[in-house]
Amino acid sequence: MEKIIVTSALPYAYSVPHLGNFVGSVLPADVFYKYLKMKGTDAIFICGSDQHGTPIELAAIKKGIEPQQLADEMHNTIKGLFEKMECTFSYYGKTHTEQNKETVYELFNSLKDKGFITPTEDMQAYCDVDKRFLTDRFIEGTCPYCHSPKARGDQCDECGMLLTPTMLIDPHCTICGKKEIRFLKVKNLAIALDKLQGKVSDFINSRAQNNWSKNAVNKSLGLIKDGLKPRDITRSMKWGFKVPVEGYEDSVIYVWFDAVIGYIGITKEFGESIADRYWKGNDTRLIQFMGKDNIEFHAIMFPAILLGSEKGYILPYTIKASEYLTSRSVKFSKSQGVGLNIEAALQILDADYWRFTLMYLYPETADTEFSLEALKDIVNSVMNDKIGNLVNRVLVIARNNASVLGASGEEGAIGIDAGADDGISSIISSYKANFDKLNIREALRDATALAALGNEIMSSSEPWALAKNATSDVKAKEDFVRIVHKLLRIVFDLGVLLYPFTPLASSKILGYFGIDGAPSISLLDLRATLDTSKEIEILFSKITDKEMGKLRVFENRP
Ligand code: B3M
Ligand code: ZN
Repeated sequence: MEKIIVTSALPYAYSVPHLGNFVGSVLPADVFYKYLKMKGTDAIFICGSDQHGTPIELAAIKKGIEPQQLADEMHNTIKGLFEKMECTFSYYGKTHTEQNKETVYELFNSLKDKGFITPTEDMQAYCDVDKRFLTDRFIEGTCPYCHSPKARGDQCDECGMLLTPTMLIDPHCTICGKKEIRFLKVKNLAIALDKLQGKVSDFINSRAQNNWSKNAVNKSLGLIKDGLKPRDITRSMKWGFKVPVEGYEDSVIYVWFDAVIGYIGITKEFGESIADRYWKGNDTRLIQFMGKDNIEFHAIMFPAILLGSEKGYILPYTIKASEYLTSRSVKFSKSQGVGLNIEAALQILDADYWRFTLMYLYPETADTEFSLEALKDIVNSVMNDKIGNLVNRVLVIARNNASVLGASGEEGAIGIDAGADDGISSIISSYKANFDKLNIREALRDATALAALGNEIMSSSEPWALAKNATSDVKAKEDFVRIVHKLLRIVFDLGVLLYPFTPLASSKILGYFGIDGAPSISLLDLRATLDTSKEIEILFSKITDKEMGKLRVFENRP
């Protein structure tokens, strides 16, 4: 049987992800994985903390603790928050583990044996006070392009230009703040992407039709067209895996190299035999979710490592990269003070509200603007008015007319057949087709369309009016039974279709029908039985003024 590995880009164990990060990779990956589980696919969902890199080393130095401690603490915090967001990873691991280190060395050494690792030399900043090299964020200065005084060694956040430390005007060390900086010649090791270009290009051309997002196809083909160049995979810093080559003892492996291999390392942390079964099987599809800024590492770097090392690990099958969720009005990023990250978000609204709204706005094909007004509108008019109210009204009408509807037994069970309505089945087919093509936002639109169909039936056939005449008028009774059965079917099917998006609401709905735990998609084809004795709870509520007030704290005020 076909197997699937779903991965989400590994969040840095450095700060709590904001809503834009969450909707870029972890959330759609989780939604898609839940869909696969409903289908009964043999799938695992792998994610975890990206624990290396300069931001973590720098933050640890500033806190006076070891990078490992900081990275492990943040790992636990972030993992807990994702669980509160109802994400169901098969395993949420880390990159700084023995299993990952072994895998990194295995692939690195094989690349080296096959001649794909080449030495390079460049000039690097060295702080005479701290007696260390200053890479990326360890050095700041004035941007040569826009003259912002806060440009970093790798990039200027003000104008977005990529920089190298030698380009900074009047640079200083971000550890000690001093300017006692010299530029020294440094030896690094690079992966010879130029030599691997042919293989990587064949890989992209043969796989890009497997539902890759357009941005992933365009970006990777563009990079191939420009010609791949060797890329440094070592850094002169302390935190990370030591470079296993003589003469490079003071360097570590570049964070991105061990982060992409981390998908394999984390699966090994989950279980060696599981890793073998999924990563070495030629019947496994690897489906990778990420934000568009991560395309190059997944479409070029990771395949290059796997193709060059020839260790038998499978290559990505689908690369699904999102565009950005932007916000002019709401602060996401922590760097500008307190932002609306997933921790703050969960203190105001439960997981279902965020999961639904964010997937409704999922920047699947274009950058999408998030605002508090959009959030309020989706929660109030889609979740509450369209879906929640429909479910509630249908359940109340069924309970109040249980005997007319043919309820039997002590619990007042009403049986409802499946597949009776063309409108319902065409929406369900579209939902499945969209999910199978990874058009996830459209699949949510289909679920919403099913609720809209229910609302239309409700207002055009007025079942409450029919109910009044049902005891005296045979025709009214027949109509009433037929319509409410159809509405109940819609409610039940909604419980199934909503599961990947709003698992809490889904389990409430399916609970009325006596179904516990994660649903199977085959429920859509089976007879369902409503238990009318269960107390009916509110599904979703509108955003209150108080909640809006709490959210307004995150607004950007000029
Ligand atoms: N940690 C960057 C990011 O979160 C990086 C992803 C690694 S995926 C292997 O955007
Ligand atoms: Zn310094």
